[in-house]
Amino acid sequence: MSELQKTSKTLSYWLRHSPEAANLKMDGEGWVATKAVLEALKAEGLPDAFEHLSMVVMGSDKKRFEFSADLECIRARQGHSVTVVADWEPADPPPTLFHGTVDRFVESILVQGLLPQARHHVHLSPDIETARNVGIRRGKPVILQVNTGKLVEDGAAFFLSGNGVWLTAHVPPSALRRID
Ligand code: HQG
Repeated sequence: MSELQKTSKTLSYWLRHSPEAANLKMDGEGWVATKAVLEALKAEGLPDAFEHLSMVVMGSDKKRFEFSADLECIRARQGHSVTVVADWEPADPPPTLFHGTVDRFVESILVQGLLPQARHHVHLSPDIETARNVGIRRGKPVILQVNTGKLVEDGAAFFLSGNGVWLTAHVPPSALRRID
């Protein structure tokens, strides 16, 4: 694993799940002082130059993190399990979204629907390729197609995170179809 990947994984853990693991103070919108993060990286034995952190933020394939406009603060764009105030944009989803998962979860998903599990929301992908990349993290990917039209009609809220991931609270089985 490269230093950049190590830093990225460490940041994911601190900024999504456990700021207290590095003694970081997080505000209600998930922001942490950039300076404090650099100090915490140093304490972990990871590179603590702003340029390194900036490369992790800017260079991340999935845009997992963002700086505030003045670069004083940093946060994860989504994926939190700690409580943060949602300031994701409510948005009208396209008629079809996708969820990438693996075979061993499908039976349960088709009974319970998609649940957020440890996260705040169910994460949905705008296209099959992206969903496949999400599923493949756990094994042979299985793609579920989500019919959003019915859900929106029923009043479900959708949010578009800064990096193109669609978020919603729950997707019932009736809106899901397995595609192979
Ligand atoms: C499954 C990564 C059984 C669900 C990715 C998934 C994504 C159920 C797992 C982002 C279930 C949760 C999110 C049910 C859902 N029964 N299993 N009723 N409902 N599941 O990681 O969508 O690298 O929390 O199918 O690329 O896999 O973190 O969600 O397999 O964008 O930036 O429970 O995380 O991005 O897993 O991934 P996760 P996800 P990052």
